Amino acid sequence: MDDSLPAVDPDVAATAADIAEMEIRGAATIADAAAEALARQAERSEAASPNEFRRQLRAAAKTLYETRPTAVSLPNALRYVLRGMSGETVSELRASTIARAEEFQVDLAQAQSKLGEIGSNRLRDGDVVMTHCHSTDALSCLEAAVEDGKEIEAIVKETRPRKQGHITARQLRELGVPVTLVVDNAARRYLDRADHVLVGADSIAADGSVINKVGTSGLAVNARERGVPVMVAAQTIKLHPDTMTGHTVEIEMRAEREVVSDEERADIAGERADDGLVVENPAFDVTPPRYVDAIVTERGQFPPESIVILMRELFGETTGEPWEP
Ligand code: RUB
Repeated sequence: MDDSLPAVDPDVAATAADIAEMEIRGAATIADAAAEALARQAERSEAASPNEFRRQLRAAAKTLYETRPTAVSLPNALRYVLRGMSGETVSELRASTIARAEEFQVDLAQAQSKLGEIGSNRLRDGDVVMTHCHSTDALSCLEAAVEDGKEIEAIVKETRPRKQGHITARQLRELGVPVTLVVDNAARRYLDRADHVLVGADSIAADGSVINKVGTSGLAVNARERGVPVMVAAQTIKLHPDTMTGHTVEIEMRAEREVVSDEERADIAGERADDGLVVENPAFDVTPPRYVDAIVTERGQFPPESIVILMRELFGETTGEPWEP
């Protein structure tokens, strides 16, 4: 990547800001928005040469990539679109990039609904499902089960600090699913009533570890202790190819203001200088494969330990930065 990249289209900059600020959030939604942003960059480009066009698209991809580090759906989406950029002229490059982004978005939506059908087969009439955070892949399974006529109930964890559980609760109520909303600390108590834990994923590592909203790993450990199966709904775009070569997944640390307000911080720090008070806010954690019963993708469901086979099939052995050819 060279240092002198051109400026990006204002729409790309706005999408990047929305992802960073979590106005656009959730791994699949971020991937969809990133593909859309690359299409906008291609559409609006006034590049005078094919080379300039390619540099603009790479700059847009880099801007989007640098927003949030954990959800691999973002670099996977950028890589997919940029690899479809082909042609000898600016107008050919533009058309191929836009077409590839559209194809990506259509495939993403289809994969989610296929995954939902597969995941719903694990749910029986009358089941109670506990959720964490807000995952469109997980909701797709619940929606398919409801469409099949199954009566499903949900216990929805609030999911501190940003309370994405409220989004899950609202969408489940829209589907007519009875919802019990609980604070995170109450989860173990309510596992006694649950038949499944159902979560999404931001990344799946080659060893089957699941990287998802912080709190997922504790929930999975508790679920195992209570004998409640843990199901992870994750499209194959959540598979992290770099982990096949030993790379680890970066866990995003977010601002302390999501945890305590300035006022609360001042109150806790009291009269002492506050550099003795550290507030940490990791957004995600890693659930080891032994606590996961099934990873449900649009290609079928897999025990976590076997997911690497699918990964090799889809990605080969190596991948570079999203903007590398
Ligand atoms: C969202 C989160 C979701 C996954 C999967 O975290 O952890 O479970 O992204 O979501 P954040 P989806 O709110 O910090 O983005 O199934 O919609 O891809």
